[in-house]
Amino acid sequence: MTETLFSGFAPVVYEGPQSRNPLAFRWYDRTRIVLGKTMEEHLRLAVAYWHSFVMNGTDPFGAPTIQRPWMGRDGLEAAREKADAAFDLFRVLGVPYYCFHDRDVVSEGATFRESAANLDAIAEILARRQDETGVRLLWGTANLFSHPRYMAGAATNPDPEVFAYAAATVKHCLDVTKRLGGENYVLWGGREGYDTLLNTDIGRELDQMGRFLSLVVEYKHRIGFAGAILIEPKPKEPTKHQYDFDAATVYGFLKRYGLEGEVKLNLEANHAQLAGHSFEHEIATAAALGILGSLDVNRGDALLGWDTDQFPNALGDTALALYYVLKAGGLGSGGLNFDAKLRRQSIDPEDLVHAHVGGIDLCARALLAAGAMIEDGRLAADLRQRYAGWDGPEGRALLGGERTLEQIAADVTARDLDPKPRSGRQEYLENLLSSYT
Ligand code: XUL
Ligand code: CO
Repeated sequence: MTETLFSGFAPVVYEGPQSRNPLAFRWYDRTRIVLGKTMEEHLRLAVAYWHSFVMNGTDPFGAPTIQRPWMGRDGLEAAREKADAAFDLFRVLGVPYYCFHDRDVVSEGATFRESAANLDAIAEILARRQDETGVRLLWGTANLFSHPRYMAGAATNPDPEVFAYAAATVKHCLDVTKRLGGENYVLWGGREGYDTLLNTDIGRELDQMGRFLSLVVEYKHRIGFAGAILIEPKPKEPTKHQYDFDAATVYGFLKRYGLEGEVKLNLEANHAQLAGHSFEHEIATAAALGILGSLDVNRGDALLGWDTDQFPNALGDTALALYYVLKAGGLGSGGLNFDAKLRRQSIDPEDLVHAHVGGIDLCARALLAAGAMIEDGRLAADLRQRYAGWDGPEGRALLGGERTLEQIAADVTARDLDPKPRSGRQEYLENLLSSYT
């Protein structure tokens, strides 16, 4: 590999909590065992190609502030330089995974065929870099939102030719993801929604989206792609309303189209916030519905109403999120992807290293706290206790459908039932939670 922006950085190593070295890990000790698995195996950390190597600091009011040598240049040579820098950053960070959109890794061509050839060509280079470094692909995805052809949606476009173009794009991107050993495939419907209902037929668009997803699932099985297909919920932005609003909404959608056993979710902290939820709410909901897949770990800004995609830094929130992941038995083929970008004024390559070191360390520290919550067992014991009545004979009969409404009414009358309120103990539980972080 040639010189890159990150050649001057030594691999970041674990130095322990007392370290004052800003380019060392204080918590991420990748071989440390937590609940029987190493930190690396639990977290399955991934760098997001788009934020780290494509985003250039533009905002609706300002020109790019972040300049990298490959930016502003199309074609394979620039793509190769970008890939070399990317894999060099992965070396510095020691992360096991990365994630990309087709358009992040190489520019679009003048025709569909040319775009496909571009992706095939860079995929060969990515495969070589993966072999050399041992870094793997957590998930691939297709960008079905940036090009003007998608301004009215991809699968939900009123024009079936756009649907077809998007479907062909996903087919090829899934082929490439499989070729690269990708462990999941993500669909984020950035433009699958509407800006105004006045020009939108919701019923049709949902059916289109259901058909699209069924095509992808059928194809995945035909080619023997072993990874999970993941939908990434987000309520809005760029459109006013997106159909994949949140975990519960996507579950309803999957049920309607018979895909609930086939598709899981990639949940993002900032998207949860935009939907008016907490990250742990989305994780616990997905886990309860059996569709927890993977996480985009980032954070929003409580004072801003958009997707700021900042690196996570809140220990309590992340610990609670990981607690619900551990409670659900982990993420399977999923992992923790840093869907986060540098702030506009953070223009140095070193800023990218600091950002990831902080994010990785936070996840590691949060994992330790979440592991302690599980091991200690007091949160779970309290919860069990609260619902203990449902494990008794009458509770089981009620839930098991063994009682009619008349029988229940007769029993309540006969026993002259008068249930007594019991404390929910919220303050006790919140204090307990604080004791782990
Ligand atoms: C957009 C977002 C995407 C997905 C992948 O808000 O989160 O980057 O993660 O398309
Ligand atoms: Co995301």
